[in-house]
Amino acid sequence: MIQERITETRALAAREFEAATTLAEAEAVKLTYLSRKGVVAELFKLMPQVDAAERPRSGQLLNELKTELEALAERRLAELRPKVSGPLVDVTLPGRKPFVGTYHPLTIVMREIIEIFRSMGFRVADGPEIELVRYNFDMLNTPPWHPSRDESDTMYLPNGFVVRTETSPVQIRVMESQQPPVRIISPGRVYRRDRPDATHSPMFHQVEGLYVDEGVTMADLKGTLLHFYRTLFGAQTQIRFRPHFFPFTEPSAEVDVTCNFCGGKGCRVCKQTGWLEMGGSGMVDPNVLAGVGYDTEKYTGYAFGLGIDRIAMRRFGLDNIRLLFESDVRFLRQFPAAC
Ligand code: 2NM
Repeated sequence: MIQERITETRALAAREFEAATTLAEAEAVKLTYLSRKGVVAELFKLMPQVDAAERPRSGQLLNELKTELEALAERRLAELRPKVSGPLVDVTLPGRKPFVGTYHPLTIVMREIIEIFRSMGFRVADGPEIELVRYNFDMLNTPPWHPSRDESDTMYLPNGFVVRTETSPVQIRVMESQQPPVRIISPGRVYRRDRPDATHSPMFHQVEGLYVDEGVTMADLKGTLLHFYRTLFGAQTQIRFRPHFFPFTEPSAEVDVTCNFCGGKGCRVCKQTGWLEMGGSGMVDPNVLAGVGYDTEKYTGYAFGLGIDRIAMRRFGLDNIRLLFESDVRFLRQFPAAC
């Protein structure tokens, strides 16, 4: 009796699951047969009325039916569930922050410097870091006895080459290749045999400037540098020229800028002077102009050089030049992101 009902239920449920064409229909069929008050549960309730002799067998069959229908329900529900293709994505997970690099402090300062001079009509010139002694010293009017040529200061290479000690040889190359007017800056790496310490590195960065034309004077030089330093350090900035000597300029001057820590009043940074030494400058020596084939009766020019590393250290409050060259990402990540 109950065994017939088990057989009927199996067949009926199979047909109904097959007939269900949506998830909701399949779930309804599942409830009909397998819920707490479903068909299978009702059959279990009949068990006490079954003959004691038949009861174990009927119980076994009923348990099998329940297991079968549960499997059938799960299979049909799985078939009807919406299919997702490709990997499953949990859209509620927090996004992954993309890694964005930062600009090196020297890059930041270098770009600012270039932009200021570009706005005044200077073009950027580039040249080799391995230079001929001829370009690095001879063409710059540096006498054979000058101390900057010493092996203790300059890195010499075979066959008349050096690792450049200035970017001035770039300017010699530009002047050789064209007649005035020339208005260029040459930023780049330079090399000296300095003992490394907090403020010295055997490799550092320079920007040198050159303007050659008819009627160029020291007033042009001073006005250009004043505008440059005011744009870089602020409108209150003052500069002063101190007489000096360079082989390639005559007259020559070292350029001081009012200390931007104390505003010129005197402090620890400027050693109570109110001034900070920023670079060298002067009127290009006629020997240099003649050496590249310029008419020294017609043309005059000014030139200047400044250290970028020192400006970057001042700008970002760094007390050790090595920070700029050790590629420590914990330091470098503190600068503005590249995008
Ligand atoms: C400095 C100081 C003064 C300089 C001279 C020249 C050239 F090529 F025209 F002769 N270029 N740069 C110069 C002049 C550089 O650096 C401290």
